[in-house]
Amino acid sequence: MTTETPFRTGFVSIVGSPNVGKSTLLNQLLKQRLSIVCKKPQTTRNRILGIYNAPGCQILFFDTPGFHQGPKALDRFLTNQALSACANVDLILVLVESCGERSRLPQPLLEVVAQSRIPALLAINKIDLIERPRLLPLMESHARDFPFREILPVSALKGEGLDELLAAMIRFLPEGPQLYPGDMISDLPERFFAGELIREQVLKNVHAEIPYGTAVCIETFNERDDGLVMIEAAIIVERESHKKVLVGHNGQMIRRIGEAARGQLEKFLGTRVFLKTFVRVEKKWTRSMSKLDEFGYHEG
Ligand SMILES: Nc1nc2c(ncn2[C@@H]2O[C@H](COP(=O)(O)OP(=O)(O)OP(=O)(O)O)[C@@H](O)[C@H]2O)c(=O)[nH]1
Ligand SMILES: [Mg+2]
Repeated sequence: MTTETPFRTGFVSIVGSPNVGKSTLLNQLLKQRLSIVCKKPQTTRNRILGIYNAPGCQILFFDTPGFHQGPKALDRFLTNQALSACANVDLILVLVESCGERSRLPQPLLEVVAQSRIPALLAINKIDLIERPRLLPLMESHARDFPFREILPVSALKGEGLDELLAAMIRFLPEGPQLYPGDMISDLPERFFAGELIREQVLKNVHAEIPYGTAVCIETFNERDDGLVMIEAAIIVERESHKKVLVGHNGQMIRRIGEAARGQLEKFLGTRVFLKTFVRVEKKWTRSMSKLDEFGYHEG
C-alpha cells in the first residue's frame, strides 16, 4: 500500500526592514522579476502576491514594504501594509541582513509577529557579504532574542540557501488544495506591474529624495489586435523643481526612463509595447490619503 504525500498550500508573508532584500528573495524564489528591486530603501509600496508552484505544494507569498516609521501619510500607509501582512497568513518569514545596521532584529515588527502567534522563520540574507565564521554567532544571538522556529542563512542575490529555505517553509504549511491555477504568478493585473516597472526606472535614474515622492499612474493600457500594447503613464511628482529634474535637459531624462521602462515592459509582457510617459505635479500627494488612494495605494 502506498501513502501519498498530501498537497500543501499556504500563505507566507515576507517582512523586514527596508532594503534587506525581500523583493529580491521573492523574485529568486519565483524565478520571475515580479517585484521591483533597487539599492535605495522604500522601493516596495504595495503588498504583492507572488505564487510559487511546485509538485505537491503551492506557496502564496506576500512581498511587503520595508517596515519603517515616518510622519507622512505615505509612511503610515507603508507601515500598515507591512503590519497587516502579519495577520491571516500561515507563516511569517522575517528577513534581516547579515551585517550592518539592518542585521539587527526589527523589534517593533517582531512585537506584532509575537502577538499574531503565527509561526515565524528568520532568514539572514546577504551572507555573501560576510565571512562564514561570523554566521553561527549571529544565528545564535538571533535565536536567543526571538523564538523563531528556524533560522536560515541565505543569499537572495546569489541564490544560496534557497532550497533549504523552501523546504523549511513547506514544513509549516497546512495541507490543502491548490488555490490558484498552476501557471498563475500573481493576482495583480498587468497594468499594476506596468506602473511598477516605470517606477523602478525612476528609482534607478533619479537621485536623492525625488523618487520617494514619485508615483506612477497608468492612464491607458490597451492591447491592439496586432498585439502591440499601448500604454500612457503619468509620473506624479510633488514639486515643479522635481518635474524639471525628471524631464531633464531637452527631455533627455524622461526619454531615458521611458526607453528603459519600455524594454522591461516588453520582457515582462512578452510583446511589443508603445509607451508614452509624461510628468505631472500633484503638490503634497504623499501627505494626502485621498491622493494615495487615487494613485493605487489602497488600505486593506
Ligand atoms: N550582496 C547582496 N545584495 C543583495 C542580496 N539580496 C538583495 N540585495 C540587494 O539589496 C538591495 C535591496 O534589495 P530589495 O530586494 O529591493 O530590498 P527590499 O527589502 O525589497 O527593499 P524595500 O522594498 O525598499 O523594503 C538591492 O540592491 C539588491 O540587489 C544578497 O543576497 N546579497
Ligand atoms: Mg521591496
